[in-house]
Amino acid sequence: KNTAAAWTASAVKEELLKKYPPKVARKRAASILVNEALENSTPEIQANVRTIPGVITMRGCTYAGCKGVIMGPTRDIVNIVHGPIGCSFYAWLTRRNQTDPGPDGQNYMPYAFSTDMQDSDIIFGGEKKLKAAIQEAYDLFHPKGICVFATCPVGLIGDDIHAVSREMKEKLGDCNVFAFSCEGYKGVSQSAGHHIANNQVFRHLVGTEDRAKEGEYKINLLGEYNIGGDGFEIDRVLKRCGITNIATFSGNSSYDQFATAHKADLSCVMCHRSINYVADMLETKYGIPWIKVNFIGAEATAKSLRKIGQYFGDKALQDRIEAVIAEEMAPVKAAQAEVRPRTQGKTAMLFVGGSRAHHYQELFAELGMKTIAAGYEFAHRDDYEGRQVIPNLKVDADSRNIEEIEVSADPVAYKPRKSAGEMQGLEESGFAFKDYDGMIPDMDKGSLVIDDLNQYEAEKLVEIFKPDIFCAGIKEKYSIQKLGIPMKQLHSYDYGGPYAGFKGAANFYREIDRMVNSRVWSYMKAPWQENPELSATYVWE
Ligand code: CFM
Ligand code: HCA
Repeated sequence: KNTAAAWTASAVKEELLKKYPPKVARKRAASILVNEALENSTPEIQANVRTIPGVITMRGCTYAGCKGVIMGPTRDIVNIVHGPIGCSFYAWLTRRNQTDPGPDGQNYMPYAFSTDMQDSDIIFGGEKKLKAAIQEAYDLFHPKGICVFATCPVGLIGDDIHAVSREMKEKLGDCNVFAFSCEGYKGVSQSAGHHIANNQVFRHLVGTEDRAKEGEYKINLLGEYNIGGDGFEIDRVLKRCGITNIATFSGNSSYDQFATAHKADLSCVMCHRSINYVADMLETKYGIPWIKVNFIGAEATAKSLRKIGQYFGDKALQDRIEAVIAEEMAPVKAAQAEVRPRTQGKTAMLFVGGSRAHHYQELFAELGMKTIAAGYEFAHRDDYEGRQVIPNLKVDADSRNIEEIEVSADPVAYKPRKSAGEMQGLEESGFAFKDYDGMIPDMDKGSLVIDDLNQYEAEKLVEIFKPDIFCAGIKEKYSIQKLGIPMKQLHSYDYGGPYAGFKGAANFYREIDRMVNSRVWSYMKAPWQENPELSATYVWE
């Protein structure tokens, strides 16, 4: 079935570009890379640039990255969308971030709060309507916080959502109201929205509360959004190890978690792309160092736990972590042994967001499956090449409209757990703080790495390689399945999950086994296979 042998990666690249007009082909060529990562060098890839007009991209918008991704999973903040109802509806629970309302029961997640802008608001301005919406939400719920999100028309007509928020915050007195200028058009993708959300949540919320959960080993979990219950599984494992999670940014998070995040000893960054700005700001202002972790994959989970243990350097903690790993790993290994004879040697393609296309390669490797092509929708070069390769890569194309906020050390709150000498000792012993490999150095030589894949290229890749599974999002799901290839959504998990941690790994093994070994796909025929007359090409007259 697999015809990949007949193609070299370079030939595939050429084939993908062949169809484009010369200018488009030149632009796309820089985003398509035949992986030649060697021990000490990683090839450069073009990323985080504007999608070429006319191309059907997989990407989303800045508003989606800010409202939907970063702030969406926070349960007790009322998130008001200032804009047309379609934008509100789009970001209403579609991301499958799960919530446990806890003993206080405050959970506004099931609601879609919107100003429902109409033509007349566009003409006469929507500020009055926004004020009324904030007041109404406050009167109904009395939340600790209200966040306001701008959609495209708000930026175009110039409503001052920040002035409205300041005025309402003052008027209400006991409710923190602040706004996000996350108009959809602002950046080149969701990525700009992450940055805007990071800045505002840090500026208006982080560090505003002085008490925090007690615990010997306190961490923040950054870049984990509890999709399909991933965050619940990670919290279960951390708890077993005796590690206290102060704040998750932002899966199943609450106002108080953000407000007390500065009380942690260490930040653990799961999805670097979406939250690295908060990690850096927590370090600058409060002296909290950060490390890169990954809880996707059983081995990666064990490695990340050990890294946390190594940072704290406490023998009792490290022993406990080892005991937990040993116990959790047994059923995972059993699940692996069961499915591997059926999954070994199969191939996968992953085109997802800004971190999962990399992280999920671990899980496929545990199944003995090879990732032959992968790419992000909106990640930056550091996510591809590794942060250590380009440590000072700060300025990105999508940041041109986004203010870098000034953060300086706060001597009162600045209480690093380790002394400068201890930190230096750790680094000298080879402890890698921010260093992590990007997607490219982790992938095999000769594999294809493609940024901002589009509809045409996706179908062409599938046609050439016939992978055993293709992973992407809802927009890709049915076009790929119509080509007779099983398609796994790695955003929403196709209503499954969790896939993180140990239990999640075993779930994933079973799910992928079921998908790549189902006979149903062999009965599928693409329209042109069934009716060759449909494959006739259009001829210009
Ligand atoms: Fe980070 Fe995410 Fe992702 Fe992302 Fe997203 Fe998502 Fe994703 Mo969809 S924060 S970059 S902007 S891991 S929503 S939970 S699945 S594209 S790979
Ligand atoms: C977003 C959210 C999304 C979309 C997923 C998809 C998610 O970017 O607006 O395309 O299937 O994970 O829900 O990435």
